[in-house]
Amino acid sequence: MGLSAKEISQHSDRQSCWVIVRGNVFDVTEFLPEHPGGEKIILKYAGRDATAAFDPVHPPDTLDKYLDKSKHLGPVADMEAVAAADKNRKKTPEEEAEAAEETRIAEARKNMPPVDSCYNLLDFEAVARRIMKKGAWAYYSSAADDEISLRENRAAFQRVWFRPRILIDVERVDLSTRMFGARVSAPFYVTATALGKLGHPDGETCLTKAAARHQVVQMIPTLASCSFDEIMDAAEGPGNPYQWLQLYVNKDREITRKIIQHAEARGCRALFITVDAPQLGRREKDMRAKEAALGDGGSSVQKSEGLKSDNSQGAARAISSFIDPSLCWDDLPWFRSVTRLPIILKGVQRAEDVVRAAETGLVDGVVLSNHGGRQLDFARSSLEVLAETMPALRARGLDRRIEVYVDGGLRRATDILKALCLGAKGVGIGRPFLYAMSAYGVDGVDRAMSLLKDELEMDMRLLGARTIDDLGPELVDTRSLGSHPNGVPDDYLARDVYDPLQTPAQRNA
Ligand code: 173
Repeated sequence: MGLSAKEISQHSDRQSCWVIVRGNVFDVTEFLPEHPGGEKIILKYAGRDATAAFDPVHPPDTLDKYLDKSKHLGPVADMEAVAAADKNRKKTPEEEAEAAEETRIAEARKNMPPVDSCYNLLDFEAVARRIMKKGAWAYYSSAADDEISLRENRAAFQRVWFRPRILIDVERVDLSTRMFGARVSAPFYVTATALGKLGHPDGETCLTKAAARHQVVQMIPTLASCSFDEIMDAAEGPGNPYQWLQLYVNKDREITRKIIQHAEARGCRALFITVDAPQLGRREKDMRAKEAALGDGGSSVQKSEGLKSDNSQGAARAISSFIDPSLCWDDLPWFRSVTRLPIILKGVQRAEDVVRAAETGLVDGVVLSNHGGRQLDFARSSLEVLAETMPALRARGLDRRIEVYVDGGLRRATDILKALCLGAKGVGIGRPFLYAMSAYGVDGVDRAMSLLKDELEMDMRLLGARTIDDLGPELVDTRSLGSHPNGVPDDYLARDVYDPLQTPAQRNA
């Protein structure tokens, strides 16, 4: 049996709002004001199928968790009728634009280059940019404010040069290393990034499978599109690689405790607590994309209901309201008390805080990171912070107490090697793998990892390093790293709006 398309379509406004998700009907009328992403986006799908919009931005257990069982109304009787009605419905201008966008993407995908014509990580970005939905591209690629830190993350690597050793026997080169005691095949890992299904229908499991093929670690994000268990299940198999968990700390510590203990029970190897995001940064590209998707006037229903447009958020901010901004140093003993996993602070941005973390004796590692430039604009690059951190740790004899990782802006093996020379145990790579996944799925990520490994092997040879342990500060020239005069990224917004100064005009000229 189930509910008919006709009946569902009658619940299409604020007074009674039903939506279909994966063939089931949900009454979200009372939930509307509580929706973290605002009510407007739900009302857009009132009385119809919301699956395509819902899936990428909600983990599969969301409705079970947050919507009372009495509001789960049961299956749809005739999905064909739902689809037919949707096809015949008069489209709003925004929906027309969406349909045109789908056509554009289908066309772009038809003409996409084969995966093996990507020769480096930036190639995947160039392809992804053309074939991704505008909103998804905006979410992945955006960064905070003027995106100065985003571009500085790349620029900083260009201020460090190599001092290669010569005449070293480099016939055999070994890229493998250890991270928190576990052997991995290369010194990079897939760092946590939210909302994988915006890029690919299989979401984060594409990253999981490629990481497994390559024996590298994947850090699972709190805000994945796939559930934690789906990701862990995708990792199972021969030569099971390692997973870590990235944690956004919930205001409700009981929820956080359950997440941590579940991850530990399922075999996750480390807990990365994000410490650079008490509030999410302003990513204006993301905000503008959401504004475009929702339209400026809204539908006639929305107008008659007097709904305020809710364009202030962007995809990420909308779903981040659970994050606890009161998280502080005093909370660390609690984390230590609920898990035996190594605890790592992710998003540390100054040497003093690394030293402080090490001195607590509660923390096993740090990730120097400015969150891919997505949080505080003008936060320094992780490479620059690394260069001030390692000497500070060594001076206090703390460098063996904690492992130091970096992320942000790494695109080439030379970037990875520069970070390792300066003392990083490993590096996180986020966006490039997302772009490879969005364009080519598992095979794209697989290829991206192979390319990085090829580059690493060659660069280590050319640098005169046989093993990761051979890398050290003597192999790099960092004299320019801390000075930015030739490399402050351009301020695009200001440049576009700047009105040049005028000199006095001649009278009667
Ligand atoms: O960078 C991000 O977008 C991010 O970390 C995040 C945080 C909360 C919700 C979604 C994404």
